Amino acid sequence: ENDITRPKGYTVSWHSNPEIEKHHFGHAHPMKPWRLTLAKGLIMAYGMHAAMDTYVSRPATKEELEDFHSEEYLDYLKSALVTVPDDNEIKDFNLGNTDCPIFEGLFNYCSMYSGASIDAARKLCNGESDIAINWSGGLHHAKKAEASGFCYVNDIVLAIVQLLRKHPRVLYIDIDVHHGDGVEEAFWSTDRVLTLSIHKYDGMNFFPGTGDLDRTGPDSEENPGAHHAINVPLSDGIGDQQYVWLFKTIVGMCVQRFQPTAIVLQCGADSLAGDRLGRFNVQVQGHGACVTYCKSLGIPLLLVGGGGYTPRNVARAWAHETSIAIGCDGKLNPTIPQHTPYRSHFRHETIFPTLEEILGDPRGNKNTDKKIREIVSSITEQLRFVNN
Ligand code: ZLM
Ligand code: CA
Ligand code: ZN
Repeated sequence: ENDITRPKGYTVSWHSNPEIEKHHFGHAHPMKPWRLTLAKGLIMAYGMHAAMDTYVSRPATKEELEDFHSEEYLDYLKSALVTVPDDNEIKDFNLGNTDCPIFEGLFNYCSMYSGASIDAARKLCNGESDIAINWSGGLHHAKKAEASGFCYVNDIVLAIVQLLRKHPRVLYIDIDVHHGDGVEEAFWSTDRVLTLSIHKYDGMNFFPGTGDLDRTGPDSEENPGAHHAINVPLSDGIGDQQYVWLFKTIVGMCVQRFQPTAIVLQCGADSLAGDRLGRFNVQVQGHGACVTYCKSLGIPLLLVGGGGYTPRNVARAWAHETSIAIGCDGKLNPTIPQHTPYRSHFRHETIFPTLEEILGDPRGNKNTDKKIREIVSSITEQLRFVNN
């Protein structure tokens, strides 16, 4: 029996387009847009779509994409063919390599996931949504004129640019296992966006190789962006207890000092246990607790996806987080219909798949409580320089 109803007193919007899910990065590439089909299958099997305003997103326009990206880069992205690009083009735009291949419909894919994030941001700006969701977005590595780490267009930057039209201060939070370098770089010199990324850091041994604790913004105190980049470098195997404590402590301090009027939360699911590329031991519960905490602040909230390379875990996490957004807080009580075409991906699990513990190779926790406390002290000092 399914008793999901529309949350009272606030509105959640879900922005997606089935076209996005049909794109393929190529054989064996870890980024699989069909994970979105799995997530949508769970969200709809639980009946959660009935509790949200649902929008089929449209592709971002050239003008919208140019709010961040260079015209030359966008022109090349649009014309790029599934052929071997010449050396200059690889050099200029980092396109057409194993991480960022040129595949069929690439520009369509990029403009669609970006259109969804822009639409979501606009709903927050005009007050039609309190929480807006785009699980196909969150591509945090893309630069002004460069693809990077499976990301070609930075939908997060484009969405924040929209939010800045109405909102004086935006807090960006990134729980993907990778450093949110593209978003950090885009807002490096402004005090209107505070960027916070929690990630695995091991110098050049883990992509993208940046995001150490001392990377806090421009060196010059004259630059308004000074102190407005926060980085939380972690080691392998962190679990829910440490992760959620760190998240609440640091985000709590950021909100108190910076007083954001909008929050963007990148929910990269590669920070989950058992991820193909990740190194952490965070469970769906712990990952979701970060969403619960952001929602509890009562500030307009944009939720985007990001990484996530074990598709069934990605789907569980984002379905669970959708349930948190609409106020069921994971306490859904439906039974996944036996006939869902997605069952094979969830193997022996029958009901409540979103709440089950992720079984993966156990990863030893290399994060000591002492190190975690040192990170918090350092960020506490940094935030003394942040005033709204
Ligand atoms: N090689 N195939 C996270 C982006 C992470 C750079 C090392 C490529 C892979 C990876 C691609 C099928 C987000 C690097 C990796 C092998 C240079 C990365 C294609 C396996 C495969 O089997 C693969 C032939 C591929 C790519 C692994 N790439 C793992 N890690 C990172 C990028 C993106 O989650 O943060 C947001 C969506 N790249 O480490 C190399 C240095 C290329
Ligand atoms: Ca991150
Ligand atoms: Zn990632």
